[in-house]
Amino acid sequence: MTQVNYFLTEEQQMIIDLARQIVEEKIIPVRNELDENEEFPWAIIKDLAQADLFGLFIPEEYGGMGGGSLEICLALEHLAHGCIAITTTYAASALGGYPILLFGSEEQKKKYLPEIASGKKLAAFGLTEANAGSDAAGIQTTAEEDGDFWVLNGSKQWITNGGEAEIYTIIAKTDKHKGARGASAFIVEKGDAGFSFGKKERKMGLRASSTRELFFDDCRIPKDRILGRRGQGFIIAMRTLDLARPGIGAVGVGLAQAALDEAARYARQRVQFGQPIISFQAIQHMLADMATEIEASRALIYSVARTIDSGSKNISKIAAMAKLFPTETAMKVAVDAVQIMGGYGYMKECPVEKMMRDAKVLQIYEGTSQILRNVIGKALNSEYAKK
Ligand code: COS
Repeated sequence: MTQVNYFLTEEQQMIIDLARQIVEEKIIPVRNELDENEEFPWAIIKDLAQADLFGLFIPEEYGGMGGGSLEICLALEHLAHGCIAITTTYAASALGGYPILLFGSEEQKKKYLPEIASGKKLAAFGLTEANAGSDAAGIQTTAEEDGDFWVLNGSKQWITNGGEAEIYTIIAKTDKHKGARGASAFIVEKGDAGFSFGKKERKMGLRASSTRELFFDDCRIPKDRILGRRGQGFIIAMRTLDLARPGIGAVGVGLAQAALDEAARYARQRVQFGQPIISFQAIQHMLADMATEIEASRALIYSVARTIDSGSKNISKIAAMAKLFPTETAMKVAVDAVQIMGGYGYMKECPVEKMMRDAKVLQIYEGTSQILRNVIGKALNSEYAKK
């Protein structure tokens, strides 16, 4: 049967093969145990590091592989076949690294990017707070100048890789009354005085990933840890999210494909009323919709990633689309896979049980589906104002 041809290069196909191999050999055998025990996947992080996957998006001059958006989307998609808790840990390190890549000084890039690229140190991104999630400009953590230092006070909530990462890019208010223009971005290191972590959060899904609160209590960091210029923090956060969102779409495609694979295989084996249930049109139509929406998601993500890699600016709308549709698809496909697999699908021993729990967060983190529609709607409004 002919499959859609995405005309990937040999290098891109190698990334897929590498991710698939890690999934088969390392991730699938342990994913349930890690989920059950809420255990951070350090051993697999080391495998990903050894495979040079942490440096995919980082230029070669800083120790990376020099890949772009498509390369990281391919890695995320194929790792997500195995477990999206582990994939999110990997993705969150890139999310923490993007602000340094996009806005870091030469010194900052030379210091931090090789450490992130090697996978020896994980990174994390700190924007969300107790009272500022979708309303990202509403953050209350402050950073004040004091001689040769910045002094941070406040807290960040639900931070992926919190406590495990060594390098944190943090958005804090430097001018309380300037709204979005009053935020700045900083690099904070684990071990900095006044920087501490809350307890590991317990979650519905993504249970192997680490989610913690970050506390800044007169946390003093050297002046040269600011990223970009004072007042640029909100833009840095938005540009970072723009770059990261197609990757979360790709995580959704990987999860959805794995759920479809499970459901289709099961539907061929499960016999009811004297026939495999895949011979019933009700099941075939569900599988047909699942497969079509997954392929549409994949095509959208690869096209958007290639557009980003061609150097296009103002990518907010297409990046939001490349997260919105694939992650909505992932949730729907995961729910339908459980439905097709019936009682077995609801059992802990069945892979789609975890997939359905894990999928939900894709519609929430890095921009909820509602915020993404706002971003797309706002872009359409200004596009049509010019037509
Ligand atoms: N790239 C560059 N600049 C951007 C931008 C982007 N993607 N998005 C907004 N800006 C700029 C705007 O142009 C505006 O600049 P000016 O002050 O010069 O006009 C400024 O930033 C403020 O933008 P806006 O008025 O649109 O900000 P809002 O407070 O209305 O917030 C949303 C915009 C809702 C889109 C933003 O807060 C958001 O993305 N929220 C979700 C955050 C999120 O994903 N959280 C998950 C945390 S990480 S797991």
